[in-house]
Amino acid sequence: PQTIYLKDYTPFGYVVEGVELTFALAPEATRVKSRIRFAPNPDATDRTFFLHGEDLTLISAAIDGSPVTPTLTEQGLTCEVPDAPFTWEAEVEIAPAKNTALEGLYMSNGMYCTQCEAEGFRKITYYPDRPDVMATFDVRIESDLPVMLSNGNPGTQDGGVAEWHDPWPKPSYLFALVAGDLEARSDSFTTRSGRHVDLNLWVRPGDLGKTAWGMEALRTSMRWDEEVYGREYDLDVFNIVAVDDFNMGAMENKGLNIFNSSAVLASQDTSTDANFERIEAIIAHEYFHNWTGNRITCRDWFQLCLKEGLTVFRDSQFTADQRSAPVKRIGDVIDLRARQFPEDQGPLSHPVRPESFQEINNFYTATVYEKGAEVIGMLKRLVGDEAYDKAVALYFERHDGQACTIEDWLQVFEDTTGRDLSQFKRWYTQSGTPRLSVEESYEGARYTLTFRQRTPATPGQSEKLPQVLPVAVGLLSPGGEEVLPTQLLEVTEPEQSFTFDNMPDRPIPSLLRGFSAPVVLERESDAAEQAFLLAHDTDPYCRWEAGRGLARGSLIASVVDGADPDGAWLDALRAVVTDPALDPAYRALMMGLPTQSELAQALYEKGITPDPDAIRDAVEATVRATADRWADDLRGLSEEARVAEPYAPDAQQSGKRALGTRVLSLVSRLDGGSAAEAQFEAADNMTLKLAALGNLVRLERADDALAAFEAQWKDDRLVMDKWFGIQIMSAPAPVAVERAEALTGHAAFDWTNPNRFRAVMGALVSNHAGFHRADGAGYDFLAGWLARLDEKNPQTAARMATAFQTWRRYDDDRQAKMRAALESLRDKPKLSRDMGEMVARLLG
Ligand code: B3K
Ligand code: ZN
Repeated sequence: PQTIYLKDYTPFGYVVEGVELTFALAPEATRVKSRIRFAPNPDATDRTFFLHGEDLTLISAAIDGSPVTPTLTEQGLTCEVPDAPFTWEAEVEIAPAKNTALEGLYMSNGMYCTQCEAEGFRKITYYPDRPDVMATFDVRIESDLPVMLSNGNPGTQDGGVAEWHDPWPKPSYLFALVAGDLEARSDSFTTRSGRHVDLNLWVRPGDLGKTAWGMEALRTSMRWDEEVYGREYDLDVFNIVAVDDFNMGAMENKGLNIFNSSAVLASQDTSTDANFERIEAIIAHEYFHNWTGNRITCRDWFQLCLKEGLTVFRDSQFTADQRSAPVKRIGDVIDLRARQFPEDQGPLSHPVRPESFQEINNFYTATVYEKGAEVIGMLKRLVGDEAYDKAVALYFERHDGQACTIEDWLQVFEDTTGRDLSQFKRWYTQSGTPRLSVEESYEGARYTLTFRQRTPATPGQSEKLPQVLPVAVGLLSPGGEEVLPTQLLEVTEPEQSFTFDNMPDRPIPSLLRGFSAPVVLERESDAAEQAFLLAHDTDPYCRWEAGRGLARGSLIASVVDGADPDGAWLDALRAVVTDPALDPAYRALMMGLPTQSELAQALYEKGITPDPDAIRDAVEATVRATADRWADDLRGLSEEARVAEPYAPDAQQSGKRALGTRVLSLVSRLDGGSAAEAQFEAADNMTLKLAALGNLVRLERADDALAAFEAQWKDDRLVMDKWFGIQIMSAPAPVAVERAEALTGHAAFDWTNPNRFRAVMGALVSNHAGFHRADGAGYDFLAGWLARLDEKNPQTAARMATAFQTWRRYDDDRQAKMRAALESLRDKPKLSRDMGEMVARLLG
């Protein structure tokens, strides 16, 4: 397979002045006619006329009305064309019903839908399928289906025909088409300049009862983007469609967002609070793409973070505004450490802006998205809120309608602030997680902090240069007073000191406040200092992190020397957790322990080979010890967590239920599961039901509950995904693989549905000790299913293969078994490009 390099970018030889498409839909033989006006591109030198096209049957082609015979290859076609503007016409045939990769035009439950990002449009017709070719699209759809949608504004909608016109030039990856027997929840929105916008959320008949929340989230997002970023919507209609078979969460197609039904449908009975929050965030994310992604798009796929990092950053700001900012920030840090740090510290490490790829779908990663968003957060911290607003406004003004690069993005910041951002740009080009160590000295009322930064080598990058690290710092007096409010220090050198004068007492530093840079802070863990910060820090992130540090220390001591959980930590934590002045959601976060996978990484970094069974035992012993030690507080905490009002998925109620869920997990260590059983019976919402069910599964007393749950929800695919997942995720580790195996034999295990596949495989991977069982059964089970799925759906299979990215952390025996599993995949005949690249990188 070919490797594509950023450095090889050249513009396409032609501009597209307009695209007309006609679809005659049929499951096995859809005809697509295209009429495309091309003109030589004055900015290009290479006039090769190459159109991408894959899995297409060409019926006819013509230039300016005269038939032509192009040269066809696996990847597309070339053709002799005039040296002046011309009209290209082609007709192709495709078979959406046979498209199991869910990329291009495919079918899901009798409904036609598309997914074109990144390179799916080439499976629909011949086209320069690259994001720097932007054009207006006019679409005509012919079928007897009642609802037929495409991008833009509706034109003629007559029985059997629907026309759509998108006035905004767009790249082909934003094209979308949907046709089916759908129903809509409709609403409207008036933009602040007075444009009336029809809003529709389209679902399969029967799902209308799950659309209220998504619609509300859409309206809130539209208002927020006007108020905070000054961005208005720009079409007469905004359509969202829910699809059951979808490779990821959702897609921001212009005016026609397509969503995995799991990322948009919600109701009290069927969805958890976490589902509601995620849906709100994804709706916002896709909507915000209308400006950051669609109006201003990417020049090439190496610039993916230009739209994704920025849009994730925007959606986190949105969630912070709708809910609790500190809780959102801590949640993002947990997520970054769970998903991005392992990626950046393993064989898949790549820069936020990668420099090469074989299959771009493999680069929709936590690094591009989440680290990409962190980079924007740092930029904002460095230049300040006002300059950030100015620079972003300039970005919209200067680049509207263009396909841009990271250089363009940084330039608007340089132009508004006069700052030189060349060193900052290393955040985009250097991979790996920087390590920041700190030393203190105190002499004659002068306090000095000395920072040292280094970034370990990563694949393809052995030498690293120092980066710009914005380190937010506050200082506390020994009495717990804040003697220095938060200050932003800019660490740019490999070693750099900062002094603070007039400190009558030696202060206690509160470092990296708000997690101001995505680094690993290396600091000799000093339990007394952490306990002090846990009690006194005014920064909610640092306070939480102090507790986390103590938890990590205690757990590692348990794993390594079988030490009892640290009682001082549990007592200090109890004081925070039972403090009624604190937000229940924050208290729930405080009660969370590092995941077993995170502990494995922490051990590995200390030079200790992690033993998954020992880690699991230490965590379980710690939870039990916590339950015993806090036994007298649990009843009171449960009371506090009780919600008296009717269910609402808002921050306040969700916070209480999150606290209650933590408490239930402790209670069920003491009562053998009776509280969980009672909660399962009584719950009037999925959050409480599922929390109860998880405990029952762990305690191996869930048979009745699981049967009842299945009987009640067997016809609801999204709820059944939860049923599949929880039995594996919460299973005792020794039986997790057998559970997963048995469930793959269940009649409802439709493994070609990505949600169902992920529900089972993802759940097994998240059961750390279960997946890493010493006999390697988990590895073989997963690799076997990945091999099978790869033949139908390479994208979802390759993504799930990242479960192996930490394989080098473990003991020789487990490493050998994981290596063998990966090699069995590698050696499989007919490996997809997605999986081929992924496995090669994993094996390094
Ligand atoms: N842009 C899409 C992701 C497309 C993934 C293609 N493999 C969703 C999003 O980030 O909003
Ligand atoms: Zn996105």
